[in-house]
This record gives sequence, C-alpha cells and structure tokens, in this order.
Amino acid sequence: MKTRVFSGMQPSGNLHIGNYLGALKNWVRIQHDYECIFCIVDLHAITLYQDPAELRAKIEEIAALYIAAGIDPKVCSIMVQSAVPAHAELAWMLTCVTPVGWLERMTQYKMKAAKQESVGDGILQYPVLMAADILLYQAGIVPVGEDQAQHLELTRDIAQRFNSLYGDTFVVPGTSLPAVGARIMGLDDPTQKMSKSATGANHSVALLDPIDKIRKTIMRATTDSHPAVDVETAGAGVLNLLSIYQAFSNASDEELKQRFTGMRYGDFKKQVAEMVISHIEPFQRRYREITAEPGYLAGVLREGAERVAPIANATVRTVKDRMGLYT
Ligand code: AQP
Repeated sequence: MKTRVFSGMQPSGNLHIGNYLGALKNWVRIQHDYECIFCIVDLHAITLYQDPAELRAKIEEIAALYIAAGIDPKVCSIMVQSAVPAHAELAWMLTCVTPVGWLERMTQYKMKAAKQESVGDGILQYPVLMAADILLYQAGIVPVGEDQAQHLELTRDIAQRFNSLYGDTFVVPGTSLPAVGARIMGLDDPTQKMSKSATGANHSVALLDPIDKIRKTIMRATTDSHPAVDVETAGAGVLNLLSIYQAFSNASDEELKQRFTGMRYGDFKKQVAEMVISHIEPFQRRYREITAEPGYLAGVLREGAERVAPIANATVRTVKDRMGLYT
C-alpha cells in the first residue's frame, strides 16, 4: 500500500509564489509516488473573519489553482475540509489531550495574537485542527513550507500523546520540506515571510496577478547597496530572489553562481521576472480553461470528499472506541 500524503492551503487570500514553491510544487512532484489528499482548509481560514461570499469563491479558486499548477484530480483527492465533518469531530477529541501550554508556545499563534485586540480561540486551536486533518487520514508524509514545521512537530507530539494514553491509533507523520523555496520572503521586506495576509503593494507575487504586475513587483524588489550580484556576500533581498529563480528553474548552486555573479541588479531582476512569468503564464492559461467549464470544480471537490470520507469516518470510529465514547 502507498504511503498517504496530506497537505492543504487556506482559502484566505491570494495564493502566491511562496505557497507554490513551499508546498504546491512539491505536491505536483510527488503526486504519483503516494496516495495524496490535497485539502482546501476552509475551517482554518475562518480563524480570522472572512467575508462569506468571498470565502466560497476562494475555495473553488484554490481548487482550480491546484489543478492549474499540475495536480491531477484523477490521481489525487482534492477536497474541502468542511465537507468532511470528521475533521472538526476529531479536532475536539485531540483538543482534550493537548495541553494549552503546547499551543501557547506556537510562533504563528504568538504572531497572529499580537496583531489582534481580542484573540479568537480558533487562533489558539488552529494547530490541533491541523493535527486532526493529518491524523484523520493516517498520513505518513506532510509536504509543507518551513513556517508549518513547528505545527507538524506539535502534530507528532499530539499523536504520540494520544497513542500512549489510548494505545497505538495514529501514524506519526513526517514533514517534507523542499530543498529550495521552503521559506520565500516578502519582496518589499526580505526579513518577513511572504504571506497572503500582508498588505504591501510590492510584497508578493500572486499566482493570478496580471503578468505586467508580476514584472513590476519583481523589478521593484528590495535588494541592497551593492552594484551587482555576488552570490557569496548577497544580502537577504538578493538571496530571496536567487532562491525564487533557483526554485522555479531547478538550477544548481553552481549554475546560479555562473549565471548571475557580477550581473547588475536591473538585469538580474529581469531574468528572475522572466523565469517566474514563464511558469505562471501557463498556470493562468490552464486556470482560465478550468474555471470556464461549468460544474467541473464542484464535481472534482464532491468526488474528492466522497473518496476520503470513508477513511476519515473509520478513524473517528476507532478514536471514539479507544476513548470510550458512544459509537
Ligand atoms: N513564504 C512562504 N514560503 C514558502 N512556503 C510558504 N507557505 C506559506 N507561505 C510560504 C506554505 O504554503 C502552504 C499553505 O499555507 P497556508 O495557506 O496554510 O497559510 P500560511 O502558511 O499561513 O501562509 P500565508 O500565505 O502566510 O497565509 P496567511 O497570511 O493567511 O497566514 C503551507 O504549506 C505553508 O508552509
């Protein structure tokens, strides 16, 4: 039997090249080697207020982007988290074995809580729901970007705690990070992770941005005061652009050095922009085709949920049985 893979994205904004290079590109690469479930985690998105109509539209947009980027819905299950109620059910059971201290230590919780006047409980509970998403399917591998590595560590802790309290129940999952592109930084501020929720006009390149805008954003990316590229001494902005180029092109470190050493920043950025655009343009073409077909995405998502629900329901039955709940 193939190892199961689970991963997801929040429909909470515009997917950007960080989401693609950190996660989606890796999903496309491994989709034939494992039994893959790729989720649109809408229950996670509502930890912060989302406009209901926009959220519903975003869910299908993300599904279309998964497919446009190369996920084959005949090979993988693409599904929406809230369409399988077992996610929320298992999350409660796992909440009851998770110490609050573990959750309060999470970096993402601390960062998101610091931005709110009143912190919603969902922001604290987020990693438990994420653990439920993964453990529900007994996933062995979870391909994510680096920002999610701490949540994955917590997922393992929760699984191990449950297994030691109630007997072996969950597969303890491993994390899979890409070798390059695991943490793409903001183009306007290379000290901050590129993020859907950041508001700066030149912060990110979204997968559906107009091509002209992509070119402009990359040309305006923050670099440093050196006149030209020096791979050895490059600052954070140049390193970020080099990572973006390398992750899209799959170039080796040596190729990167030979191509760019001594190149003036303007010419360097042009090459980065053209590399990004050469990948994004075909995604956008496929995206337009996919979304032009009435009912196609709804069908993919329905089929995905139907395929995975029996796995999720079986896990919940086992967990209830182990905990002594009424089944
Ligand atoms: N900057 C990034 N570089 C590499 N990988 C990244 N990921 C996110 N940002 C980067 C990876 O993308 C996947 C989906 O992320 P998510 O939708 O769960 O949201 P997130 O991690 O919280 O990402 P954002 O874009 O920063 O969203 P907001 O602003 O809504 O919080 C994950 O695998 C993540 O690691």
